[in-house]
Amino acid sequence: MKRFILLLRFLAGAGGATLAAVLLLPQTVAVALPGPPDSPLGRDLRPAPNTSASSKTDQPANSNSRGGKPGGGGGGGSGATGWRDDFSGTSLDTSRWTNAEERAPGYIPGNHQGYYEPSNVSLQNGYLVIRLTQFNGPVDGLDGVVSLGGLVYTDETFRYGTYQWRARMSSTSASPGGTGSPVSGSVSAGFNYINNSETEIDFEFSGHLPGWLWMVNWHNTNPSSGPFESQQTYSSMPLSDITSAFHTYKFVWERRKITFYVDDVYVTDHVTNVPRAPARFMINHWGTNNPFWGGPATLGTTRFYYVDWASYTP
Ligand SMILES: [Ca+2]
Repeated sequence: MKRFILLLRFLAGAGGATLAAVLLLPQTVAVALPGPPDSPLGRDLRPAPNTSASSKTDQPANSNSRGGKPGGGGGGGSGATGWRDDFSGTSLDTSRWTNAEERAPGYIPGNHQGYYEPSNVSLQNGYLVIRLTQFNGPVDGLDGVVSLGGLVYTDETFRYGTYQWRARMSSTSASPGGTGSPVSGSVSAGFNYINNSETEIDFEFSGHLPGWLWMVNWHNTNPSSGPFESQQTYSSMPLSDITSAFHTYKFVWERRKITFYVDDVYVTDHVTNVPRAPARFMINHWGTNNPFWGGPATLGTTRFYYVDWASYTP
């Protein structure tokens, strides 16, 4: 929430100096793979930490709470059994996943509102496909931008262990192996999350910086408020084909450390703000209209996020 307030201050013309200072202080920049473009500014201006739902019931689809941050705590205990989903069926395995219908992150009063739309989620030829569209529409009664993306999350919660996604991040390609480009206004991610970021660990792609991967963890120690900037640790790395090729994104969550890998190659580890609470396994694709996270909206251009498989190993 703090960064959201900062964004409002920025839009109002106040607090810009503070924002600029924050922007120039990335905590870690792990440069591991080729293709380095500009410096990875902007992480701290995410208007909302990546997302979402604890359960269907504690996040009404049109509640006035900030999108994607329900207050509910974790349901079941920590999952002790590993699993892998190849998304090879004809429809999402609803014994594992919920296909969310609720507000998404990225809300800007009178300017932008995002939603998770279940019909944007499908299984096609062995891939989970999550579409994202953006168009002009009413936001708080004003002419704004509406985004329709998608989110799936496990009903079960999991704790320490190995989390993996083989994915091609958000692009305009209408097939998993087709050609396509990243588009501003898009965020795609594989992550875990519970209870207002009491636990959150993410791999994220943001359309405001094509060719970069973000690795982030949060530990909101008092989920009745926040989360605050001081409760996150993040790294970024250039990955030039992040939106044109599949990569395996893996993190290993331990009691005092989170280690991040791309294609089984070590990238970095984080030892601060390491969360503890069991959390839901999540995959999402959502829209933004924010130059500092996701990027300004692109109207009328459909984007696709493909996930070949996902797995959890205790
Ligand atoms: Ca597959």
